[in-house]
Amino acid sequence: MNNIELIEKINELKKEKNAVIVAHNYQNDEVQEVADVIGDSLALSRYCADNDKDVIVFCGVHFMAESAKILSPSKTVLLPEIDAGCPMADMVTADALKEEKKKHPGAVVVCYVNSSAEVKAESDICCTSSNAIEVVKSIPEKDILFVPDKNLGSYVAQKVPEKNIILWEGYCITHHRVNLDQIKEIRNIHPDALLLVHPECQKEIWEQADFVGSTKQIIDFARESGHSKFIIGTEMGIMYKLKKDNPDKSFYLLSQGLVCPNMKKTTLKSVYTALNEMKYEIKLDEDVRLNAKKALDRMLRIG
Ligand code: CIZ
Ligand code: SF4
Repeated sequence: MNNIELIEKINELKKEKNAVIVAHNYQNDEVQEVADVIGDSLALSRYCADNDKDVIVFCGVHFMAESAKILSPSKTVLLPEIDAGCPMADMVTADALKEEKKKHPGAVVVCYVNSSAEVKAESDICCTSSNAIEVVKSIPEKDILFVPDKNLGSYVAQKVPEKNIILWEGYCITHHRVNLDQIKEIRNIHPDALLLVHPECQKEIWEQADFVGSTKQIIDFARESGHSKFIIGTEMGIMYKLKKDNPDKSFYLLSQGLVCPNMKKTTLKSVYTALNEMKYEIKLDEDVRLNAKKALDRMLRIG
């Protein structure tokens, strides 16, 4: 089947199964084109919890589909590529977190949504890169164990200095490898462009930026800014929406290495197969789900 035939089939199957397709901002362009909703993991989870569809096809990585299932247990949540994982999420396990908690008995555990349902279940509150600062500020206690992203954790620590943030040794392999030479090189080529970067990049990188934010915040900033040229320091999938929203502005990817191989596994073909064969269905242990939901709900109440 060619892409046009695949899109037709996907739309037929969507109606037949009362399904919705949601896609993360880092997905392949062809997947974003066929999606009903595009966004960050927070917006997509909220959408999944609120709509009346029976089936959610989650085009993203495993932890995102899990979050959808945590919030929408009665729906069938499908992840088109079962081995689309997140290496950062795999850098913390529930057992390792339990051990670390013993070393910091009074600390509140803040868990970046890039984590498994089991790790969320061991945490007090979740955060995303959009709301991490607000989440940490909302906690009365001073000691905070922040897992798993040490780069986002350092960024929050700088913005909320009154807290004692204990970091975990985790990071995103895609964002962590951005380096200062790449900034120098691209700024030489585009000296008048603003540098917008994700807080999953290292401290020395976000310290150089004109704006630091999540995918949603970068998209909003570029749309509202009076500037017309931007260097983008996050995964390349975001370029689809940036260019679509702002046809008169120019966007340059900070590094050609800003590609998340797991996000790129999902294709039109896998979306079609997911709907046609109803796979791969996300299933969670009910105790884990309920405990993970407490941490997600506490985050969602913050707004
Ligand atoms: O929260 C998300 O969706 C992630 C992983 C990144 C972002 O900044 O949107
Ligand atoms: Fe995980 Fe990084 Fe890929 Fe996001 S970009 S899914 S944090 S590996």
